[in-house]
Amino acid sequence: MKLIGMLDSPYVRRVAISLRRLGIAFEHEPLSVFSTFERFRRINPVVKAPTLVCDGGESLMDSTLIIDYLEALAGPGHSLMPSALPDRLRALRVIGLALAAAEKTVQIVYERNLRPVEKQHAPWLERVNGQLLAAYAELEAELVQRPLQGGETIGQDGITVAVVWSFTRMMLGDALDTRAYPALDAFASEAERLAIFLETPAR
Ligand SMILES: N[C@@H](CCC(=O)N[C@@H](CS)C(=O)NCC(=O)O)C(=O)O
Repeated sequence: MKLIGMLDSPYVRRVAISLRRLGIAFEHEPLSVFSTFERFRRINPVVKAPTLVCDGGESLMDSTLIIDYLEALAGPGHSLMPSALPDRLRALRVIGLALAAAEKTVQIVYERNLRPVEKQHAPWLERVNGQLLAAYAELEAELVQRPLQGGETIGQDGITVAVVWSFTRMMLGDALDTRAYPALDAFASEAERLAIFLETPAR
């Protein structure tokens, strides 16, 4: 199977790290949805990263749906999600918050980089920035209340939180005051030192 997309996308990176964590072999083709749009389009006419081209030739989109397929492929006993209901509920909440933070970061980046300056809409940017900070405040509170599983047995919640935090820091830099989110920052720094993260650098 082949994973298409660049690792500077948090969605592509969470799939690549999940593949490694699940021990599933894959090829990686780091195509950009912007600079290699035409090549990407020939593989997936919708041009969404990540795209997973399965061994039978079918292509899948959306990181969460791709990970769902990979978990089924890995088989029973290999899930990166907890099975006990309260733990699963918590993992789903944490992942949802992290994916919202990823989406808000992407919206800010697209607004800044793809729109001419005179067409950028300050109230929209302000709204999205507020949503981003709200997602991180909620995540910080979650981690303070109960730490996430890290280390070699890191789950999907930990993978997604660490990848998204690193992505926002990489893309928005100083706009994010990391001192306001010490638990998140410490968790992500530790995760970034794991082999599966080091083998899957965002750039
Ligand atoms: N919900 C999707 C979001 C994927 C996404 O928006 N990827 C971006 C790259 S970071 C993309 O494909 N952008 C090109 C576009 O939407 O046209 C997922 O989880 O995979």
